[in-house]
Amino acid sequence: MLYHLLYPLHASYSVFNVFRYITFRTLVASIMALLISFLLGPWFIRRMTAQQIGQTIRPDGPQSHLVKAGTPTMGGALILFSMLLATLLLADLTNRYVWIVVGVSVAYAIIGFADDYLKLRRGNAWGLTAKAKLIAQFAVALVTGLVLFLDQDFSTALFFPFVKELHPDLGWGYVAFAAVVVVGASNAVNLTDGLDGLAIGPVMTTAFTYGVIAYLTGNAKYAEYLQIPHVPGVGELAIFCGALLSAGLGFLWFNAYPAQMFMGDVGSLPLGAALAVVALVTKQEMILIIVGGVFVVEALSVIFQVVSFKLRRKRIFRMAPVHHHFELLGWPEPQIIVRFWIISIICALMALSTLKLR
Ligand code: 57M
Repeated sequence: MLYHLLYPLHASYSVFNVFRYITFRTLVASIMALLISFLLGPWFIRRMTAQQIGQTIRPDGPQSHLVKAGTPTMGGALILFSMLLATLLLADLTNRYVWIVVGVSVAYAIIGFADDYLKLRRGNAWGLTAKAKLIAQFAVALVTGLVLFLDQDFSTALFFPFVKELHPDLGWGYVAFAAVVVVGASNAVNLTDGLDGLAIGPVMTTAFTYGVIAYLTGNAKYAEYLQIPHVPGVGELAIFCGALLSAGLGFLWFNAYPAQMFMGDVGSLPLGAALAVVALVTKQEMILIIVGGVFVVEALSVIFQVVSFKLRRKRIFRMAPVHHHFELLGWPEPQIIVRFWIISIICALMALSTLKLR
């Protein structure tokens, strides 16, 4: 919005020419999202507390979590509000990729809100059934895959790090592939969100990584130099990633251990889905496995645990997802969180290095 209002003024006042630069608008959107989430945080916590919108804790979880009962949840609404407002003010609203990622974020936030609301209304940790949640997630994700497939300017080929020559075209298969990536990322972030700040940390490192990738991919000169696919217009998603990162940073001030609020499914589901969409439209979905390593390990720990228990009646971990395993080993919660953040930063650095190593 601001971009469309202020940039045209550069004809009369050259200072407004600065709005043409994605870097400038990313910086402004980041500062704006950080200020909104940071300044609205206390008010949001007071409102959630007054409305008694507090987390219900499952009895079968680690005993250390029982003290968290009643912690205000649905803080993801604050992240989404800050991130989307900053994006819509600073991004180019004629850009289809901006609307795709905003649309998916809102749709998954609605699914997450429904889950959180049902948990609160029933006073338990069981919201939407897993089946209903998955059907809704796949419905949105398949539509997203279809929109990208039908976009004449969008390639349905896959690109891999280190292997320049390999880029198989999936054709119609891309629709299903894109849906699996979006639903998988959304649920992986959701599973990871089980300790104070544990999910938002890697979300921020992933947003930073894809903000850099979006900027480079959208710039023909940089894309050619790095020999990565050039996707005209995708640079605008750097603004979205900057706003996402900063909205998450403001939220982390209140989600840091001991958390004053949780993000809820209204936060975890859209954040994972949005990052997956950015990975898809920048043609760097394979790197998501590297930069999202913490999310991948958390999701795999659940899959292996459930399969092992069903086949062998034995657990691999003391409890899945794997962050609970370390809790039951006696690691203090803050230690687990910061160590997972460190691993996430290492994953982001490895992912960025693949752009140069071709
Ligand atoms: C998402 N939600 C947290 C909070 C957050 C199949 C099975 C692995 C599913 C999984 C599950 O239920 N996952 C749901 C994780 C929950 O956090 C809420 O949910 C939102 C995110 N979706 O924003 O609102 C709890 O996590 C803790 N928390 C914090 N700080 C935070 O900043 O401490 C969250 C955010 C909160 C709070 O205690 O209540 C969650 O863990 O449910 N199930 C599990 O993860 C359970 N594992 C399990 O059953 N393992 C089994 C098999 C099935 C794999 C096994 O190992 O044998 C564990 N989770 C819980 N209790 N709560 C253990 C049982």
